[in-house]
Amino acid sequence: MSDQSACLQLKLYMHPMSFYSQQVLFALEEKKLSCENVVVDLLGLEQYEPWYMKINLMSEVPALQHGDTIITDSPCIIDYLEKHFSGGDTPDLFPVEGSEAAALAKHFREELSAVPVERITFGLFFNRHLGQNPRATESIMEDGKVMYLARLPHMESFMKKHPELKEHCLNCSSKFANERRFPRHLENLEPLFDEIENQLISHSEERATWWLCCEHVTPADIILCILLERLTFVGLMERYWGSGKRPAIAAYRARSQTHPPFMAVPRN
Ligand SMILES: N[C@@H](CCC(=O)N[C@@H](CS)C(=O)NCC(=O)O)C(=O)O
Repeated sequence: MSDQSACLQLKLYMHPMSFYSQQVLFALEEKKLSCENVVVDLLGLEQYEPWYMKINLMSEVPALQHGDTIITDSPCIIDYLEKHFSGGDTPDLFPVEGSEAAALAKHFREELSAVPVERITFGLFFNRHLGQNPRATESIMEDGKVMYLARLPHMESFMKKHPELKEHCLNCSSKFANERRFPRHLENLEPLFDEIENQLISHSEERATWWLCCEHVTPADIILCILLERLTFVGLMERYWGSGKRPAIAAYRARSQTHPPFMAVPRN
């Protein structure tokens, strides 16, 4: 049961340009939940300040505070919101358990969650020639590169203090480090987008108003809409759905841009 008074206790530590924060912001909008947003200045490396590390030792946004409970990791936050705030005027994001739509949403959520978006983003910042017409200005890309490089020493000292989290940190610091591998991340997206295109095409006439898996936005759509936004930002729109390539994805992207809860999410 949704309890609107409980929403008043929701606080989201986020950054408006963070891919994972944007997903939670979209979920909150979709579920019509109000929440206090606290911006953590990632460019200023505020995520490594002791006050924030008490909230999330991993130094990442988003983190949701609900009363005395803190939830980190965007999929866990979205699951938590669904569990605690559903029903009544609060739309469900998850299709009915056991339905075909539920299986599809689970499948696409898993596939889309595995996309290495941070690597792709920073990879494009460092290899602009691989993109086309990015919405990101040069100065935004430069700021991103500066932040990326500035946080490496923080990560090193963090790994010394928290050896148990070393593996996680090494994953982060290799986001683009291996440039030879970077184009492969872009190639790996092709079959996923083919699958999504086929899924969208398969919607028969009476399903013409469906999102990816059913008539309403699911957690899979949340990632997909924000991913398409991010790819536009870094200049990969043409590669994946431009010039008549994957028209169903192009139509889906256009639809998302008229969907008020999505449009309420800060854009990159
Ligand atoms: N698995 C986490 C990933 C969160 C994440 O990587 N957040 C990025 C911003 S999009 C971050 O806070 N990076 C700060 C840093 O790495 O220093 C989630 O889904 O919430």
